[in-house]
Amino acid sequence: MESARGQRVRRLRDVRLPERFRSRLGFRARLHDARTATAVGRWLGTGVVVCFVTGLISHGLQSPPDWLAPHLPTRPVTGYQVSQGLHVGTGIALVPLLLVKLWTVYPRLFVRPPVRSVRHAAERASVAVLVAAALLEVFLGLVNTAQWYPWPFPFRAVHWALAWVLLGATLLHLAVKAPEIAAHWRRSPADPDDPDRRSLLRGMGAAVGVVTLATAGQTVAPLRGLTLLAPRRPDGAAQGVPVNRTAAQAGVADVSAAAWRLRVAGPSGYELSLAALNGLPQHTVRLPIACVEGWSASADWTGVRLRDLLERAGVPSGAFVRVVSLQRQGGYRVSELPPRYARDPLTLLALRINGEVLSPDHGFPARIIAPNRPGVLQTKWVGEIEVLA
Ligand SMILES: Nc1nc2c(c(=O)[nH]1)N[C@H]1C(S)=C(S)[C@@H](COP(=O)(O)O)O[C@H]1N2
Ligand SMILES: [Mo]
Repeated sequence: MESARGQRVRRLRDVRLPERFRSRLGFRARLHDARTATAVGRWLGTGVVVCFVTGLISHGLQSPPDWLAPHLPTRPVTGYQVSQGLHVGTGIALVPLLLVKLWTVYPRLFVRPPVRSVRHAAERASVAVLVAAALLEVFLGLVNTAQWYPWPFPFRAVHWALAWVLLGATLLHLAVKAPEIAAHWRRSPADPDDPDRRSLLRGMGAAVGVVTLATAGQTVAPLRGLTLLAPRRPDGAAQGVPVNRTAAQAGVADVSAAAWRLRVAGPSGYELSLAALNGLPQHTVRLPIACVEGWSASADWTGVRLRDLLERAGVPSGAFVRVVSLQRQGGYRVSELPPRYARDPLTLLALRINGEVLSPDHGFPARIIAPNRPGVLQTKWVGEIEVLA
């Protein structure tokens, strides 16, 4: 007697595939079954969850809503580095996972009849949304890590919106497929694992391993030698840290050290020359620059504590401050620091990197460096510190 579970599994497995997928592909047809789809889907789902959560963290740290900004933590100092490294790493690992999943399920595109009922039509439509959103999301992310913005739309807004579409479509898909997933979660006697499926899963694991190793070196120092797929490797970079926008690109290549002044606003605001700034107590901190695009590198930064500069101007300790670059144009010429960041002893207006005066590309004469902060907010070529509230 076949068990009830076995019958259920057999019923679920009986997808109405066209004949050519059943016979002509021979043994390979088994790799298009629900057990394979579930096994691949578990890995894919895990990757999507990690990517989504780290994406939320990235978004929260880079552009927090007003209610969140005062509560963002400055520790661990490597928080953003780790979470953004995971975000880009899992995003890249999703490429082979998505491809294998699509290959496993694509015969279902050809089920006959194409639409059996309203429910079936809705299910197929939701899968179409899921596939389109997943492919587009991963593709846009990849293009962003390559610093390539070929479209007129803003990358982050679209990536953010699509992430929610993807989440919704994934949850719906999981709900619809719950009985099949439950039936095929583990190997069962009615559905034994076979060597083909094991090979497929091993091959998929190997592909994930290879792409991960080939990119992780952009943030995990010991893997640098393997970094083949990352556009910006930290080794060999000027002063030990890659440069995202050069001084020439930002139009600030010819800052005169003699003429430059730092303006600090506040009840007793003031201006300082570079010489005066160098005369103030200097502190050295080891902190990473972690770019949203996935690369990161740690350095020893030396400079004046931002909180010392703010105290001297009589700025209240609960104030938000805005740092303004000499750069005239571009989205990253200003950044805001919530009070916790502005007052953190590790937050510096840095004048030196790894013992050398900042090169023009790294922000000469002065730049912000703060713990647990996206690279895009580590403003270079600082000219002014404003008080917001
Ligand atoms: N004024 C200004 N500051 C800036 C940028 C910029 O374009 N303009 N780019 C930011 C980005 S995206 C990163 S990742 C870091 C990189 O710093 P680095 O070039 O010294 O490595 O600088 C940040 N500071
Ligand atoms: Mo960046």
